[in-house]
Amino acid sequence: MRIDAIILREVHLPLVRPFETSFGVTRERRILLAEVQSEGLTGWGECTAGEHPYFSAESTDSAWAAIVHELGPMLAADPPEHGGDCPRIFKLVRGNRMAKAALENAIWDIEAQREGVPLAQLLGGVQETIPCGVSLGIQSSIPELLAIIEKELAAGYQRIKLKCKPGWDVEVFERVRHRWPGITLSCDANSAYRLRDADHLVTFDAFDLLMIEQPLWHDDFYYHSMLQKRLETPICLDESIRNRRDALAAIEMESCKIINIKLGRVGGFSEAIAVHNAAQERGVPVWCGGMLESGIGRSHNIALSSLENFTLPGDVSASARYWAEDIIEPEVTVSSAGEITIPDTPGRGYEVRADLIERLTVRKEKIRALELVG
Ligand code: OSB
Ligand code: MG
Repeated sequence: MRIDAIILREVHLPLVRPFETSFGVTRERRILLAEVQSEGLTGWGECTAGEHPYFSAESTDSAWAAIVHELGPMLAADPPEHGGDCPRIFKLVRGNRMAKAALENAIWDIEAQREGVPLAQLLGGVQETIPCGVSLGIQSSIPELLAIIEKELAAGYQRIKLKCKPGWDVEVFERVRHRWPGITLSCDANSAYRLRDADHLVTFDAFDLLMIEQPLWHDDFYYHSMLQKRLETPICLDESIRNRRDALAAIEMESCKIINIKLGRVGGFSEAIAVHNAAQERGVPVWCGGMLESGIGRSHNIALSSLENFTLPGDVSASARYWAEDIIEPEVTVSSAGEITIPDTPGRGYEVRADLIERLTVRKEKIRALELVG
C-alpha cells in the first residue's frame, strides 16, 4: 500500500475520575494518535505510552520523537503490504514498542478496510463477544472502593481487579472478600513488591484471587519464578512480557501461569498474536490489558480479544468509565452480562470523530510521504 501521509496528533483527554497505581496518579491522558492515509483509506493507531516513563521506558514525548524521526520515515520509504510487514520495516529501531504499535496497528486498520473484513477477522479472531473486567485504582479509603465495586458489579462486569501496593493490600482484600465472597477478584501490583515481601505475598493466597499481576520487578522472570513456587495463587505477568520470546521464557521458567497481553507493550498486533499463539500452544490463558486508552486503542483491544485464547476477562471496559465523551462513535458499551460484542462491520467497527479529535488536539504534525522519504 502506498503511504500518502502520516499525521501525528497529541490529544488531551481528562479522565472522569483519577486513576491511581503504585507508581502515581493520572488525571488527564496525553494521547498520541497516528492517522495513516493510504490510497483513499485512513487507518488510526493509538500510542499507549504514559505521560511519564513509569510503566515502561516510553512516554508520550519519546514516542512522538521516535515516530517523527525514525518510524514514520521508515514506513514511508518501505511501504507495507500488510500490517504484519511492520516488524520487519521497524527492525533497526530497538524498543520503542508503543510507538511502533501506533503505526503498525493503523496499517492493520487500513488492511481490514481494504479487504472489507472486520479487523477481528483479519487478526484471526473467532469469538463474537468478549468477557469484560474492570481495573480499579487505589482509592483514598476502603468504603470508597467498596462503593465503586458495588457499582461495577451491578453494571455486570465479570472480574474486579484491584490495584495494590504495600499498605493497600491484605486489609483491602479482606474487606472486599468479606462483602463479596464469591466474585472473581484479582490484584495488580505494578512491581510494588520485592523478594523480601515474599512472606507477605504468600498471605494473599487466603483471598482466592484469580491472579496476582506483576508483583515484582518490571523486567524480571527469575524472581517471579521463585515466588510462584511459594504461591498457590497464579502469577500473571504484564510489564515483563515484551515479545514472544519473553512469553516462552516466562512459561518455561514457570514465572507465571497467566499472561496479560497489551498491544503497545509488545509492539503491535503481529507480536500480540505471536504471544497469544505461544501461550495457547502451551496451555497458558491470556487476557487483554488496558492502558487507559481512548476509543481508538480500545477498538483495537476489542478486535484482539476475539482471538481464541483470550479466555479470561480483560481490562477492556466501557468508554463511559474513562471519558465524558469518547473520540469514537458509537462509544464502547458493555452489556448487563459484562460482555462487549465484536463489531462485524469492515475495519475497526467504530467511526472516528474527526471533529472532536481536532478540538482536542494540542500538537499536530503532518508529514507527507515524499517529505518523509526525503
Ligand atoms: O498495569 O494494567 C496496568 C493502567 C495504566 C498503566 C498500567 C495498567 C493500567 C490499568 C488500567 O490497569 C487498565 C484500564 O485501561 O482500565
Ligand atoms: Mg498491569
